[in-house]
Amino acid sequence: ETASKLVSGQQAAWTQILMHPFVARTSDGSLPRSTFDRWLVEDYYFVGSFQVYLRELSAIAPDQQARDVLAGGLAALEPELALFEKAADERGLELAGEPSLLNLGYSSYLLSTLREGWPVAITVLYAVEKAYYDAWASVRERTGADTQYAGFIANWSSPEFAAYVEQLAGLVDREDLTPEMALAFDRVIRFELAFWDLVHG
Ligand code: MP5
Repeated sequence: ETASKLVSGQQAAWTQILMHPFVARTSDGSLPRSTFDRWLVEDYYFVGSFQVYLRELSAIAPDQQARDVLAGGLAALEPELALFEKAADERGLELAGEPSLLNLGYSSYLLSTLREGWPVAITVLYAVEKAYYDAWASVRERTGADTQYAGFIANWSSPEFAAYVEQLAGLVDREDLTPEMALAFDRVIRFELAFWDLVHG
């Protein structure tokens, strides 16, 4: 039950993610266009770093079961990156810009956890994906069918993505909870909140 202990240890921060103005305004359609644009460009950089992270995490995975789960995550990134590129094209956005320092910091932090070993690094992956699943599932529950964000909602709240996040929880559950894992989980949640603040502020 390591994964659920990590989440329940962060209940207040988790609620803040789900109640974040970016999430609420994406749900009710009141998000300013420029705010979504900012998120799109920043997150595209993040996902690129995340792809490197997943590849390198796979290289330190302890067994085939773990490698199979991560391969599923890597495969999903191809259509995901295409989704960002199509949306950027439609919105007339340039995706190649310099990311914010916060984004650089978050992306670099992800990669740095690979040196802490598998239990910490898989905890970080679980936290990153769980945060997005819960946020976008909450958007899906509160939004109408005519939303312009349907592709993004489907990307992170589909049954397939839910199953992947459950598989990640299963990999975390194989590990005994350590203070290093709890700290890494806490850091990801703080980065996630700061990321929403950055693009919404
Ligand atoms: C994710 C993301 C989910 N795209 N952006 C942030 C800031 N946090 C988490 O990761 P992925 O690779 O898009 O599933």
